[in-house]
Amino acid sequence: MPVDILVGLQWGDEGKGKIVDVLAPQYDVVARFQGGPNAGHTLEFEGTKHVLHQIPSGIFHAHITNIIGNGVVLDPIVFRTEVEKLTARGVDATQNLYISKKAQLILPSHKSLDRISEEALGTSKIGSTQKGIGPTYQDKIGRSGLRVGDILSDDFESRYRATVARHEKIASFYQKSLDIEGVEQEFFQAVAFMKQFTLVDSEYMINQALKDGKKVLAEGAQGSLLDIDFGTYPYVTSSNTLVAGACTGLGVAPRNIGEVYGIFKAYCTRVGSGPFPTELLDEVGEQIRQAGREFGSTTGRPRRCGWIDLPTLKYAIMLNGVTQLNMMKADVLDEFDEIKVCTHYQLSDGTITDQIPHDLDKTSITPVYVSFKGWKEELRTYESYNALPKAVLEYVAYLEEQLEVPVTIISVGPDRKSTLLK
Ligand code: 2SA
Ligand code: MG
Repeated sequence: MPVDILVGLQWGDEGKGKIVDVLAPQYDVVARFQGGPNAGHTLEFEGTKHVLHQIPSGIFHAHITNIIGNGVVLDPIVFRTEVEKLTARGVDATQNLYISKKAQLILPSHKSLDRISEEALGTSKIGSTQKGIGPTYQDKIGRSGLRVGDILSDDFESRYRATVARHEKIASFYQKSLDIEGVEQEFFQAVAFMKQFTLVDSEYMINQALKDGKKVLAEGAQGSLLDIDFGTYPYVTSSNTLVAGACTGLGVAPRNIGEVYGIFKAYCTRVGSGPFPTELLDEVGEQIRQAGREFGSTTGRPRRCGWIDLPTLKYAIMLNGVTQLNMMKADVLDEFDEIKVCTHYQLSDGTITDQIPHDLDKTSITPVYVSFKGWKEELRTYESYNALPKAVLEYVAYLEEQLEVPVTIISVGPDRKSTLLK
């Protein structure tokens, strides 16, 4: 059995959590392979909204084994809060959640360093979620990180102290000090709390599951355009958010990749700094933000909004090898008379291209648009894909033709039920 992978094709917040939740019943295992508490995966069912940050979105299904893979950076404090929220809702995560011993630990000092380095960047800050993601991946690549499995060893506290002492030196380089005193006790309590979960060598667990004919879904976080290599660098996150990240972040061989679900919104959003060619700084952008409730689910920040962008979507589809597209939040465009699609970029020298310049952040770009007539209907009331208004199906047919991948799911509302399958 191969591993199916679900990834976001834009700058995150495409609605990945919702699709994992819808697909989950078909799977035996759902695994996270990168990122950490910077993610916010929103699921809505039975009238309640749930936001998951580090725990895989299969957790609401008791039959699913959920795995936090080695590529993840895990914050024990956030983890504990997440588990306790689930418990309060009657979901006992200790039963079906496993954590890789090789996942990296986010320490309070990583969060402090994230804040300090963002502050030092001033107006050129990344706009990080300040969850300690960058500094933790720096320690991983610098070969000095602490891993989840380390909490089981006797020298954990002394290694923790040595790491914090090193972080203190980095902070002093910025003429700052770490602001962690109040949080350290909470951190150690959360580390103790984590010990009730089964810590595993998840690469063995996943490959055994594949051998046994089990169906595994890998759940990407953030989006393809935030990928450390191919995203809009330096305004990116610190992990490989692409399908390739699932190979290293779970220990799955490339030949074992099956379906690749590419999730995108019918328009586009971005949170944090960095280039966004189709951004709308006018009332149309504001209308999208309000209609789409476009505010960060981790930080509450208002998201930047704009039209859909085919050059970046084609790029993400190419890099991920997407086999099926899922279009989310189509209902957000219900009220619009006109819906635009960016097909190309015009560069300052007049060149028209559908490729992404490597220095997009420094390039002035004018998007080239084609226009579609809005459907002006309440899509939430529709219950079947093929019955959707003609204007919606025309919009989708155009995207399929341009992107050369079928759109197999259209989402027309936040609830589980509003997910229409082709
Ligand atoms: P970081 O914290 O180091 O990963 O930030 C680096 C950049 O990556 C962006 N980023 C995100 N963009 C969209 N959604 C994310 N998750 C949350 C959500 C965000 C929130 O689901 O809404 O609540 O604000 C996410 N995580 C990281 C980030 O904005 C930086 O541009
Ligand atoms: Mg999100």
